[in-house]
Amino acid sequence: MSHPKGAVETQRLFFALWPEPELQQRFAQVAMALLPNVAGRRVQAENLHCTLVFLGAVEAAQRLCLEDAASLVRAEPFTLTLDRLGYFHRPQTAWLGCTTTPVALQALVAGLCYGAQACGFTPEPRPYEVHLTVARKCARDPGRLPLMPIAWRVKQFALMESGSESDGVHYRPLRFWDI
Ligand code: 2AM
Repeated sequence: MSHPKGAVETQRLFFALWPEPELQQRFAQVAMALLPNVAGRRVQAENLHCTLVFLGAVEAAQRLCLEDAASLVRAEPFTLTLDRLGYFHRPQTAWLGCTTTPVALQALVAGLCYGAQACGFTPEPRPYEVHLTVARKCARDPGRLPLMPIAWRVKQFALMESGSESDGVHYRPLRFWDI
C-alpha cells in the first residue's frame, strides 16, 4: 500500500483470546439462538473473539516493543465459562460474558496493560469486563437471556490485526503466546 510522503505506516492491533474455529461456530450458533431477530449487525463466526487490550494504530517499532512485553507476561491457563448475555449501551453491542471472571484472566489483562503502557499506550481506564461481542449496532438491550454455559479452556492469547476489506472487517492473529 502506498502512503503519502511522511506518513507513518501503522497496523490496527489488539490483544485477544482467539477461539478455535469449532468454538467460534458454537458461539455463533448460541448467538443466533439467543438473538434470532437481532436488529443490528451480527459478528461473523470467523471474527468472534474476546478483546483483552485494544491498542489501535501501532507502528513497527511499537509492535516489537509490544511483542517483547507480551513475551514477559506470566499467567496461568484458565477456563472461561460464558454463561450470560450482556449489552454495552454506548457502542450498542450485545455480547457473551461470564458471571465470574477468572483471576488468571484478570492477571493476564493486567500484565498486558502494564506492557502496553511501557510501550507508550494508554490502556482503557475502565475495569476490564470480559466480553465476546456477537452483534453490533443493536439499538435495544436484549435483556438478561438465559444461556447454557459454554466452557472454553484458554491456554494462549494472541496479538491480532484488524483489517478493513471490501466485504467488511477481518481479524487475523499475528502471533500467539502460550500461557
Ligand atoms: P469489542 O467490540 O468486542 O469490545 C478490534 O477492533 C476489537 O477491539 C474490537 O472487536 C473491539 O472489541 C475492540 N475495540 C475496537 N475499538 C476499541 C476502542 N476504541 N476501545 C476499546 N476496544 C476497542
